[in-house]
Parts: sequence; C-alpha cells; structure tokens
Amino acid sequence: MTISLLVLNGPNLNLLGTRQPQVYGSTTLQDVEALCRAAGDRLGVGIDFRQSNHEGTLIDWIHEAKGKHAGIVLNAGALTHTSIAIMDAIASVELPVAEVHLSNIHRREEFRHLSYVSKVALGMIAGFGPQGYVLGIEALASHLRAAG
Ligand code: CA2
Repeated sequence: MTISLLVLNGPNLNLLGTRQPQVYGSTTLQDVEALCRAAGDRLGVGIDFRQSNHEGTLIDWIHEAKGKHAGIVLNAGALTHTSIAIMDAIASVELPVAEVHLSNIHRREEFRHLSYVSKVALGMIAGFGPQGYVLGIEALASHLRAAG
C-alpha cells in the first residue's frame, strides 16, 4: 500500500514569501507545497498538504490523520512554543512526526527555543528553509519503510 503523509502548517505560514523575506525567504507556501509534492512523487509517497491559522483546526486534522496517514510533517509555527494541546494531540495519535522549521529556532529569540512539539516528535529539522520539508518527508519515508 502507498504511504501517505500529512504535511501540516500552522499560523501565519500562509504569509510565507509575502512578508519578512529576510527571516523566512521569498518562497511562498504554494512553492513549498510543490516541493513536497515533487518529493512525494519521487519517493512514491502521497502528500496531503494543509495550513490553518487555528489551533483547534490543526488539532482536528492531527486526530483525523490516524488511520489515514502514516506520519505527519509538522511546522506548527508559533504554536510550537506554546501549545500543550498540539503536543497532547500528537501523543494521542501515536503517529511519527517530523517537526520542521524554516528558520533555526535556536539561533533566534529565547522564547523560540522551547518546542512542545519536539517533546513528542520523532525528530526535528530547523534552519534549512523550505528544503527542511523535503528532508522531513524523506526522513519519515525511510523511518516507515524500515519499520515495515
Ligand atoms: O521557522 C519556522 O518555520 C517557524 O515555525 C515560523 C513561525 C515562528 O513563529 C516559529 O518560531 C518558527 C512563524 C511563521 C510565520 O511565518 C511568516 C512568514 C512570512 C511573514 C510573516 C510570518
């Protein structure tokens, strides 16, 4: 059966490429989606790419991923640093999560150094820009293949 991954984006990531290009670059979220789909095609992995500015919607999508997707690539945006609810949702579905950040959160303000997502993620990729999403997809695909 074909592996399917949910690629989930949190608050404000819909603005990617339109503001603060010095921090987040000029690639749009639509470009990121195209990169993810190309990686999925190359690896034979289905990609369900989504973005929401609402914590509850993200949590609903994490719950719905159980039984539908084999893993989640997650950039929770600023909710990374605040949301115990997203952390609990990830723990409850028991799916492998590759946490992704465009920027290196550890080179930035102190308040970005804590990630609740990291506490339940399989691993984390930060600082490689949009390529981080491709690395996350590759990492989950090999993890899932190794697990059989
Ligand atoms: O580096 C990342 O990917 C972040 O998850 C991005 C979040 C930030 O709060 C995290 O600390 C690190 C912010 C996403 C907002 O993206 C924007 C893009 C363009 C313009 C404004 C915001």
